[in-house]
Amino acid sequence: MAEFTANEKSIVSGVWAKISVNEIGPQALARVLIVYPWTQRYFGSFGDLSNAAAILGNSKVGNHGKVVLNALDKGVKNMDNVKGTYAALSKLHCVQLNVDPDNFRLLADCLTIVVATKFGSDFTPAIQATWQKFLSAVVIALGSQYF
Ligand code: HEG
Repeated sequence: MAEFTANEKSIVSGVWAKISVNEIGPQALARVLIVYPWTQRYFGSFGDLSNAAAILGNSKVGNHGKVVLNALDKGVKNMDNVKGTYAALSKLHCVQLNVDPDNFRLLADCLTIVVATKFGSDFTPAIQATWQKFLSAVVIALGSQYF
């Protein structure tokens, strides 16, 4: 499992502190559903996902985007044990939700795009690299209980 230096931890905490969960969460999940439409199949109960405008205006998508992003808070606060932090959530996605774990990486990448767009030049290559290292650990952790 990835290890993080004190400097990397402070970079990730710094990015996280500037992220508004209520703004970025809905945008990141909506982007996944628009750009990778096959991911819509997990959200059959969410109502109208028939085009980009419908997805962006869908309050269930917005709410779930907040739930997903809120779950990242635990990872930021437990960077020495990302795998353990997401063990139960990994099992839930595997056993109950049957989510293909490839989709975790798609969501992580969409989140990085939304964050980069929002932060502009503040999101330097060094910060981006560390942020993506963290998200990569989360993605691996979320896939760790699949069998
Ligand atoms: Mg998942 C539920 C977190 C990616 C599909 N997801 C949840 C829940 C959390 C969560 C915290 C609520 C769990 C509960 O009810 O106890 N999800 C989460 C994270 C990430 C992720 C942190 C990636 C970073 N999820 C993800 C992806 C898909 C997906 C990529 C599908 C493409 N999640 C999914 C579904 C549910 C959850 C279908 C149930 C939603 C519902 O019925 O309300």
